[in-house]
Amino acid sequence: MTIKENFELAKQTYAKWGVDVEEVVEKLKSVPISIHCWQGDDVAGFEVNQNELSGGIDVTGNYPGKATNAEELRSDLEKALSLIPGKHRVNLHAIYAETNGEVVERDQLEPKHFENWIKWAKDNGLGLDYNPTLFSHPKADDGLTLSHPSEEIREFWINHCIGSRKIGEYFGRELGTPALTNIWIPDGYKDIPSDRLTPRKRLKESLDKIFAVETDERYNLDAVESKVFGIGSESYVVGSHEFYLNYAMKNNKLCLLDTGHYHPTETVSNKISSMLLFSEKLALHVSRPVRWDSDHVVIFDDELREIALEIVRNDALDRVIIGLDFFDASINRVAAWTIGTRNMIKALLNAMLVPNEYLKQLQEEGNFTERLALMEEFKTYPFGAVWDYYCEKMGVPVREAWLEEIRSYEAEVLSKR
Ligand code: RNT
Ligand code: ZN
Repeated sequence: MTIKENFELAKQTYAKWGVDVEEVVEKLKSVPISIHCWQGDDVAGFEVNQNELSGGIDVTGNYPGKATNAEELRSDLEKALSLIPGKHRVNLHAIYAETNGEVVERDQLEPKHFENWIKWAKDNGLGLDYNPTLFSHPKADDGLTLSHPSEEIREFWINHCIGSRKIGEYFGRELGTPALTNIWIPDGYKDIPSDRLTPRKRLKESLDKIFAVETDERYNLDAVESKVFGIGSESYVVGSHEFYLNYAMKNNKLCLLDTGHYHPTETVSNKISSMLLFSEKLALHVSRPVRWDSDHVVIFDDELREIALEIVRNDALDRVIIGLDFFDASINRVAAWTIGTRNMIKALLNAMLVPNEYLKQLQEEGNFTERLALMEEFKTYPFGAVWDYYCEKMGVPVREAWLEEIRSYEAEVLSKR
């Protein structure tokens, strides 16, 4: 049987439950995933005076072939994008600026340092998102940035964040789709603090200064990302969930929830509905924590499927900005992007194929037997046939055929670096 024939059969199976598979496939095409560029070079960036990765995050592995300059990174991204169905976005960090061998301090970065990225995004029909980089820098060596006791250090990072929002705004204007500019800081303490309030007060003041500068909402959206702990900030993180939740609510900013930034039994899938009741938009860093915020490649696991279900069943595909955040240097990095992004899209498709309205109704009626029975049965419905058809239709390799492309890219390009 061909992919198309399998698809036709699957279509009939889903039609029995009132699911219009053709409509689902059309809809899926319009959902962008923001692919993080930093999987391609182990969060190193291309600064002239490169600093070691800091900020309490870590990349392990030494798989050969990582990108060592922006051209290589773009070429690797292009390869991955050619294996991922749909039109997507690329998420940059300040450390990916191109300064032509010139040392440009982060607070001095300007849109012109991203000219090549913008041109490339235009040529490839991609949107861009952005992040100031408040780690891997001598001024972050104390593990404190926007909450640092030194006013001079705070000023430096405040200016970097303001400049970053302007760069995001520029991306948005140039590409005709708003950039999400996300602020994540590593600030925290290894050991039990004697004062939790003062650093948070300073962070709040720093953010107020950063956001006092207006950007055009049509082009730039501001997000803040919380965390529960990091390496070296095990006992206290200044920008905790409650801190940013309140900050974002009060100041009309987006909260960005990273799936690796909560206690192990706390799930982002269970937070989405609560967030959506109070905010118009919400951003995600879909990652995979294994015992800690390890940033493993996203797999098609229960939590990923549940996150997608929450977005789809709450009709929030245009309110939740889906970004990825993982970095694995122990496997082929282009494959890592491909696996993680394809899984995210698969999870959305899976969620769209469930008769969500009917299942909601069962719950309202108190029919928990049928709710559970059907939710289990739908797990083995012919979702794979629809996924294969979607890949074929979108002109990307079906099933594991993409691996062959990775193998030849590795032989022809990556292994020669
Ligand atoms: C760190 C945060 C942050 C980074 C990237 C590189 O814990 O998740 O989003 O991973 O900005
Ligand atoms: Zn993150």
